[in-house]
This record gives sequence, C-alpha cells and structure tokens, in this order.
Amino acid sequence: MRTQVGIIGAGPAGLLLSQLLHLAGIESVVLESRSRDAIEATIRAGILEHGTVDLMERIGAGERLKREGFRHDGIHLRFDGQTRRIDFPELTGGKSVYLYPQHEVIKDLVALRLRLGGDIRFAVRNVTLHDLETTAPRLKYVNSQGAAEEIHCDYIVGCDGTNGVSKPSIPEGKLKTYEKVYPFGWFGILCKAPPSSDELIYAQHQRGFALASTRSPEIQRMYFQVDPTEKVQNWSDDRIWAEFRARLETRDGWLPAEGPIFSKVIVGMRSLVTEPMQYGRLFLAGDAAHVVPPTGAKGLNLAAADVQVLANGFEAFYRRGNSEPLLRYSDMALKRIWKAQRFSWWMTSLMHRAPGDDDFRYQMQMAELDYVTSSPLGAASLAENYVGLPMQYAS
Ligand code: RFL
Ligand code: PHB
Repeated sequence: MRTQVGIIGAGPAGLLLSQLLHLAGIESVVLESRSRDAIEATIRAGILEHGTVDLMERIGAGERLKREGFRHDGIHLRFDGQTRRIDFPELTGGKSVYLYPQHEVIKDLVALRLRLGGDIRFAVRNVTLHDLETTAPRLKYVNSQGAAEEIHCDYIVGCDGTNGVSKPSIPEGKLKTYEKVYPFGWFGILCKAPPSSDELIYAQHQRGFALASTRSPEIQRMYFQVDPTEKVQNWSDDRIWAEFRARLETRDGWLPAEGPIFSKVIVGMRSLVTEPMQYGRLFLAGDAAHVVPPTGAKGLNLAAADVQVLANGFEAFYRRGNSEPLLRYSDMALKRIWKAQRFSWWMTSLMHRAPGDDDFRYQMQMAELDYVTSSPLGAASLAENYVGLPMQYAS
C-alpha cells in the first residue's frame, strides 16, 4: 500500500503528528509494536505544559483533559525543612500547567484518530526502514496476524522512543550524540492514598531528592532518588514510607498521606540529544531523538513541540510544494530541545545529591534554592521554563 507519511510509534509524538497531518489533509499510517491495551496502560508522564494543553484543545483532543485534568498554578520547593511556592500565573502572565497522565493523553488521541478513520496498526513486528536516501522510502513489517506487509511513503517519521528502530537505521557516522548519564535514578511508586498536597512538592534533602506528585484524588505518584543499580525488591512498603517521611520532613511536622503501594519501578536518568534529527527522508521526533531526566517534566512536552514544527513543514511541502521548512525542521526543533535540556539538567543538579557531593556543594544548592524562591526574577525564570518557554524564545 501507499501513504504520504509513514509514522513509527503510537506514543504522544506519533499520535499527535498523525492528527496534525490529518487536520492539514495529509495521509499517514502509524505502526505500533505494542497492543492498544498496552500503550493505554503504560504509566509515564504527568505534567502538560500550557502549550501542550493548547495543542490538545486545538486538535480536538482537549475535552476530557479540561474536564478531568487538574490545573496546577504552582509547585512547592522544599529544602532545609521549609516549603516555598512558585506561583506560575503570577510570574508568567497567567500561565499554568495541567496534571493529566500520559496514558490518558494516549487514550484520548487513539480514540480521536480511530473515530476520524485514522490508520493505526497495533501489535506489528519487525518494522524495517528502506530507501531512506531516495524520494520513495518504504516500511516493511509483520502485521498482528503474522503476515508480511510493505508501505510505500513520501516520508518516514521515527516516533518510536528511546529503544526504537528508526535511529539505528541511520548509517553510522551521520549523527552526533550528546549524552550525560546521572549517577542516580528515581524509584517511583503508585499508591492508594489521598493527595499529600494540592500541588507537586519537589524536595531537596541531605538523603536525596523526593517528589510528591498525583494521578487522581485516590491514586498518588511519588518518587525518590536512589542509586541506579538499586533493586525494587530491597524496598518494603515500610522502608519506602520511612524514606519519604525523612526526605519530605518539614520543621512544622508535615507528613505525607500513606497508603498501600501497588506499583514500584526504578528509572535511570540521562540527558541525550541526537543531531541532526533527519537523515534523507527519515525524520526523528520525541524520545527517538532526545531524552531528558524527568525532573523538569519536559519529555512529553518536547515530543509535542517537535511534531508541531514537523507538521508545519509537511503542510508547506504538500500545500505549497515548499520543502524549505521541512529541511529546517531539525535546526528549529533543536533550539527548543537544547533549552529544555538545560532546564531539566539544571533542575536535576539543583535537587539531587550526587555521590561525592561535599558540604560546599550542598550549601550552593541551598543558596540557589533560597535565591530562586525569594527573588521574583529567579522565580520567574524557573516558572517560565516549567510552564513551557514561549515559542518565540525557542524556535
Ligand atoms: P514513547 O512514548 O516512548 O512512544 C514510542 C512508541 O513507539 C513504540 N515503538 C515501536 N513501534 C513500532 N516498531 C518499533 N520497533 C517500535 N519501538 C517502539 C513504543 O511501543 C511506543 O508506543 O515516545 P514519544 O512519543 O517520543 O513520547 C515521549 C514521552 O513518552 C516521554 O518523553 C515522557 O514519558 C517523559 N516523562 C515525562 N514527560 C513530561 O513531559 N512530563 C512528565 O511529567 C514526565 N514524567 C516521564 C516522566 C518519563 C518517565 N519515565 C518512565 C522514563 C516520568 C517518568 C518516570
Ligand atoms: C509525574 O507525575 O509522574 C511527574 C511529575 C513531575 C515530574 C516528573 C514526573 O517532574
């Protein structure tokens, strides 16, 4: 069969792109290696920048997000036993973020695409990319029934995340990779308990970082920093709660709301950028091209920003025969990506204790936390980055 744009991966990047292309009158097919049930059940990100919320609304996928999501007008930074709030609307001219879990975004986008007749092929295997240097690239794969199939495309977009096949299909030496691996990871839990706070708490403590986030009034998402080689089975529920109580302590005796823990995972932390995000007729978008540590809550939002730039490029190509914006995609997207990388790295460095960090380093972190939470200019910079930089600074 034939399509205009072949998309690999039905994560936020692939699904948003297919909807943006549809609205521009451009055909696409999405190939996804997992089942619909599996992608709709994977717990990942929680925070949507104001621009991502606008995008969801603009493409017709914002109704449930606005109804069931939670607008967050600030975050709490906790350090040295005290809590300081960063007020987003006050510092950014009225902007906020939304807490709306990534798997809900996925459910809304899949339902929308299928309702509009979108072509998403779930549970495919062995996707391979061919003839990327020509004007007629092809995708080969095995469908969910076990039959081999082929799609002829004008372009291919790799939205297949960190372990996908798109990036490895680019010949060696064509890409430059920048990578920083952090000497810690996050232990993430889901528990059945009421929220500990109406807004997220990011805590810096001598014992290491902790974060109290939420999923719903009944389910909470919390994280604490661990050694990346740590094992989940070493952590009983009691030990986990003792760690949260210690790291989230305040001078006035605040305590997290505790409840049964039903999910425990450890995720590594790294910053990674691949340049350029194009090879011939293959473009990379989202985690397939870059990874951020989760501290700044930027991953999903960067995927959404990439595909907006890319969709504008495809629109210029198909509507006006102008391939210039497509050729500029990588340069344009990377400007925003590097700024989000800087913010994620900065938040990570500010909030975590690395092995070998001395007391001087700790005092520097305390001074910086005091500065960004007491200076309106310091706080405004944090708030502006957290809610998402305006497009004109980042493109
Ligand atoms: P995804 O979501 O990984 O989707 C890729 C899709 O491609 C499929 N795939 C393939 N399909 C066909 N053939 C193949 N060979 C394939 N290989 C893979 C996969 O099955 C999958 O469905 O990438 P995308 O679309 O670029 O989206 C990126 C985001 O998912 C990611 O950046 C965020 O989850 C990161 N992230 C956060 N981002 C935020 O913006 N805000 C947050 O609060 C936030 N918190 C987080 C996070 C990531 C975390 N983890 C688990 C790393 C918290 C955590 C703990
Ligand atoms: C989450 O709710 O999973 C979450 C929130 C904020 C972050 C990272 C993860 O910075």
